[in-house]
Amino acid sequence: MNFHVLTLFPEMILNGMNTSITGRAIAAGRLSLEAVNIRDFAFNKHQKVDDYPYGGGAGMLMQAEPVYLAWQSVAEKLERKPRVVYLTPQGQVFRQSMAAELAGEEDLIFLCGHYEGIDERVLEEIVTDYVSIGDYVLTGGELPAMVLMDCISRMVPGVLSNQESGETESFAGNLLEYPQYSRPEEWHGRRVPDILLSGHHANIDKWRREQSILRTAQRRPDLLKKADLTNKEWAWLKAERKQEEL
Ligand code: 6GU
Repeated sequence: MNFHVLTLFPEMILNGMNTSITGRAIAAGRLSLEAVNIRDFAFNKHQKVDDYPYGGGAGMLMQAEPVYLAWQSVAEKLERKPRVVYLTPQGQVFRQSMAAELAGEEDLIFLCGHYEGIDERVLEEIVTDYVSIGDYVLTGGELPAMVLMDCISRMVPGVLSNQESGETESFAGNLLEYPQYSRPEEWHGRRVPDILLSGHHANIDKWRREQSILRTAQRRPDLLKKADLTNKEWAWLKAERKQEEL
């Protein structure tokens, strides 16, 4: 997977991504990352990349030409036109299924906006995907781009050391993860559930599945509707909830 980020703040992208698991994957060559500074493509005296919006209004806009030239430098080097993801609160809200789909691409270009946005005309020419990370407003697209790259990276084979950890985690099958415990067996008077110390793996798997279902029902009832529970599990949950009411 090769990430290409068009940004006014390349050091923010490089500092963030070269840390922790993504940093290790980049060092190992399982991922590559380039941050292209849009300002390097502003061919005017003061390397200006923004201007006032036609029709008036608050703030400044990023101009079309430097963004276009930055994109073109990547497309020409690759001799193809990878998908271009523009990070914007006006986009589709990012979810795990989008990460899985994007992880199948060889190259991805992320376009990070600043100020009040980018001249619409260059977006029409180069952007293939408009993506938001939620219903709140940020100062720029860099953090959202890093959120997407982090999430996509961990679906790229070899990025996580323990490949199975991707399977059982939160959102696999639209269920949240079960609670986990490590040493000591008792901490602040709280004991690790006996079943986890029993060594009975079938019972442990069953308990964990039940905990996932309960936790999802309590914390994310919206997800539970999409979870693939068996009829037996739905019945079990209903009985469990009835007991809680008593
Ligand atoms: Cl993708 N960009 C900005 N600037 N703000 C956001 C966002 C993106 N997603 C949520 N808020």
